[in-house]
Amino acid sequence: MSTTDLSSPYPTVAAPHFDISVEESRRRVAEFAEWMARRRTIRDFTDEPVPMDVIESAVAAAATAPSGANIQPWRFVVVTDPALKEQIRVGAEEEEREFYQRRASEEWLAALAPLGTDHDKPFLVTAPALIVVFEVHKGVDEPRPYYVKESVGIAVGFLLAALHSAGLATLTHTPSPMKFLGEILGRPANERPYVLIPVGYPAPDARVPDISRKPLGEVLVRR
Ligand code: IYR
Repeated sequence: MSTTDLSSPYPTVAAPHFDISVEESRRRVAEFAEWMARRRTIRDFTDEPVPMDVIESAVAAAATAPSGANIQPWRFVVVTDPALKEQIRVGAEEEEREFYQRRASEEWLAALAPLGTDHDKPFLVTAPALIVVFEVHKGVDEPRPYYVKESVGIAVGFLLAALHSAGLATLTHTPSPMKFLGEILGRPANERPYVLIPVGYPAPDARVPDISRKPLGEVLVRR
């Protein structure tokens, strides 16, 4: 049981202990790793709506992420309004046209070729929900945050894992620059777009690139 220590100006509660056996740990983490390996970035969605309570629970999971000084410098804007989605598509395609036609180097375009991406972003209107994640910087009602990119990155990792746990498909989309998102969504100047995540179900004929993850031996170093 957690009892609050009222004698300190900074109260503490007992740390949680989960009492999971080593065998159970092995089973759980292997199951989690296998499930996560089945997540694929999806670019073709159906327009089938996603239950809002499922999205809300996923955002609740994201909002449990650790953050610098526990400032929790994130905002999750869930967009389902078709007119707003259309405006976001127009804004993103404007930036992306510029990216694919001018800004991207030949090297960058070659790296993207296997993904088959281009400036056309129909998923921004087809997907039933878009979650636009903002970094929250110092503002009138907001404290100065620390390690904002790291904190929001961890929260987005939690969010993607939570949505995947619910069987929902996601895409991490980063039209660049993303300033138009704050304008369309009426966010204050101290909120900066971090990533745009379409959420929904894969189209019946959706295909994904035949690519693989690096073997563990390449990414894990033991010392
Ligand atoms: N933001 C562009 C380009 C793009 C860049 C990378 I790196 C990707 O992994 C995928 C796309 C777009 O969304 O098309």
